[in-house]
Amino acid sequence: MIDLQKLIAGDRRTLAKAITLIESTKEEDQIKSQELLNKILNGNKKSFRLGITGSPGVGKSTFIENFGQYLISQNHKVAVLAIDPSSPTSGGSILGDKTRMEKLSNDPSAFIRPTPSSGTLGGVAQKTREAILLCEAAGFDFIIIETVGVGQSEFEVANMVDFFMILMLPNSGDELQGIKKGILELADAIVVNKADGDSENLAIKSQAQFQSALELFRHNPLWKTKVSSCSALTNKNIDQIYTMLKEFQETVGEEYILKNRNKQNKDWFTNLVSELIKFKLNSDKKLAGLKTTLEAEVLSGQKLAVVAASEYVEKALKN
Ligand SMILES: Nc1nc2c(ncn2[C@@H]2O[C@H](COP(=O)(O)OP(=O)(O)O)[C@@H](O)[C@H]2O)c(=O)[nH]1
Ligand SMILES: [Mg+2]
Repeated sequence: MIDLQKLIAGDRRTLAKAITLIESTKEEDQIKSQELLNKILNGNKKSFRLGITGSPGVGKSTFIENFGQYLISQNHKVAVLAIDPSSPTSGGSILGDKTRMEKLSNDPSAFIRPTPSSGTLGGVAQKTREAILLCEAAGFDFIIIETVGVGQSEFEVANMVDFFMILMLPNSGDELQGIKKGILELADAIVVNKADGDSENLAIKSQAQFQSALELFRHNPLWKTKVSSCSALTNKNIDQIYTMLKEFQETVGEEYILKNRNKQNKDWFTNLVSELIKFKLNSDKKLAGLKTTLEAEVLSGQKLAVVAASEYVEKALKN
């Protein structure tokens, strides 16, 4: 049982237990988990949800370690939820990352948690959405969702945060290499990291290149994607990143952020419905036989795909 009072009081162990509960695939845990989520329903309207992505080695963990401590100095309570689809069991490289976030993970105002991504319904980041609500219920008001961006995880993260930021390396030449099509359009900010030492000039040049590449995009009518640079290692411009996020909140307004969250919830619902239907169909033993028969008929040319599909769905719905 999760002690709701303790959770709301911000007890980190209770929060960790609650996240373990929602991650459980056991049916009885799922029921308990939904009861718990029902009690906390909408998370915290005053919170801010920041998504961070970028290639391995760009400096995400270093950035979060230092930016997280800066946030705490500004009286925030920081939760970091890390999604790494490349390590399915529990976090893998992100556990190693905890050593890179040593100060932050030892701070009582911070909570760091890798999200296991195997076998969850509704995409790798499905459980992360629910974990956000739990963290907010526990009083964490600044939520950072980190992903290395394997598969669809960047797109999923972009659709569960208030602000989506891409970290980049200072590179000459093919700046946009390695960036998935469509990701740049979703960014609210691009931040060139490692703007220090010999790379400082290169970072400024990259910044200008991104700026011109972004001229064409505007995914949010109220906010033009910002390009900036920083050094996560030396803390240079870390405070300006915070200022930028404040500016975003003031520019778009609270109402926009809440409306956007509602829209994300609607998309989440739609997505879950189709995932759940698919899951139920595939785990129904009676239907499995029918499916195999129809598949064989289509394969041998006895039946048209469209006819077989309608037959299958009709029977499934009557079932
Ligand atoms: N020079 C420099 N090195 C950095 C900076 N940020 C991170 N690094 C280094 O880059 C490497 C990868 O950083 P890490 O935070 O693990 O990257 P992640 O894979 O994106 O999480 C580490 O050796 C860091 O010390 C920075 O701003 N400047
Ligand atoms: Mg990392």
